[in-house]
Amino acid sequence: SVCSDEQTGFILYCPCMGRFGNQADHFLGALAFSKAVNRTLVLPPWVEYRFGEPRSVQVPFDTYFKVANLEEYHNVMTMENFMKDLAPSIWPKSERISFCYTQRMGELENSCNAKSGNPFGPFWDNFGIEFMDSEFYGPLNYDAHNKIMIDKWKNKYPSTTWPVLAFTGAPASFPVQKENVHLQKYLTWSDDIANKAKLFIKKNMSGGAFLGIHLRNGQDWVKACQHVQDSTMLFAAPQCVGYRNERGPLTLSMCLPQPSEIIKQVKRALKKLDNVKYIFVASDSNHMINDLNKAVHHSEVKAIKLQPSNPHLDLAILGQANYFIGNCVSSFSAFVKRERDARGLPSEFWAFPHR
Ligand code: GFB
Repeated sequence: SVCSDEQTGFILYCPCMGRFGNQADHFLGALAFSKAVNRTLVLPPWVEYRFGEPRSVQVPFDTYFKVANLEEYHNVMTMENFMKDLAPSIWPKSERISFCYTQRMGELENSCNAKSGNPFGPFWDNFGIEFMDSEFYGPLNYDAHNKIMIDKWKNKYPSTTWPVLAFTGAPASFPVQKENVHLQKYLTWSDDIANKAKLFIKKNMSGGAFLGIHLRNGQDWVKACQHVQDSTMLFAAPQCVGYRNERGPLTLSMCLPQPSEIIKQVKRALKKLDNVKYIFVASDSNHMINDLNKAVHHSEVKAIKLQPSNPHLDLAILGQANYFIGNCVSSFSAFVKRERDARGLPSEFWAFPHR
């Protein structure tokens, strides 16, 4: 309820790093942190980047996800509602202070410069928010599972004097902390997305099971995978190699499988699965539809993709697949893997485990 919210305080943040998969990882951490410090989490819009546009676009949180299911875990409210209904009284303009670990480069010295650059400026501008001052919270960190740390937050920033903590970036780590992976189960697609996914499946993949695959192979990814040599913990990789790399090593094939490796692994999956009639391909670049159709034509399996491109619908459809093959290093794949794990559905990764 609003009354008890006002007593315990609020957390706001800008999902200012990465695209959807990165933001979703951060969201789970921010949710755990808010619960640990016992503050309502204000659900930020998702930050999206449109080709050729210099400013990010802010998409309301509930466009993609149900708010009600999150409430089963913790107090939350959308940023739109918070700014409309509560900010005028509990977060007056003169008291808007941005939180960051330490000063960030930007126009001002000794400041969070919370609005310097994209997406920082456009995010807060979306709600007409200006900051009067900065607060550096270092050396505190947001490990929600460290009781001593959480007590430090509560003592240093009691909600009576600090009703709102507004963070320059997510109060969370990337990739998502192991302890917070299970929170995915509270993140459920909005009716709009869920219905569109259902309709697509019904229209295009009826009369059999389908294998969902994620091919992350655009130019940015080709470049990113060059770092496999330097870092065994690249991006979402802990989801397969383990958080202490106990199931490593991370290889280039896991990050950027060759087309021949993809075909082989798809064929192997089709052999062990029953009644698969379709391969649903999601990709940021090359869906390999012709290659896949050529490779499986004798088994009467058809490869298809969603058109026009829609990342969230791709994710929702992959979540419904009878089996999923994803990219261990991609946080986009990680979203699907977590959702499927939460529902007990099977998945595997490209080129992993090592054969
Ligand atoms: O989601 P994301 O953080 O995952 O960013 P990674 C990748 C974005 O690429 C997605 C698009 O949010 C989509 O907009 N994309 C990727 C896709 N795969 C698909 C797909 O199958 N279908 C559609 N429609 N779109 C990281 C970035 O990406 O890659 C990092 O977040 C960095 O910031 C790194 O740029 C190189 O973890 O894959």
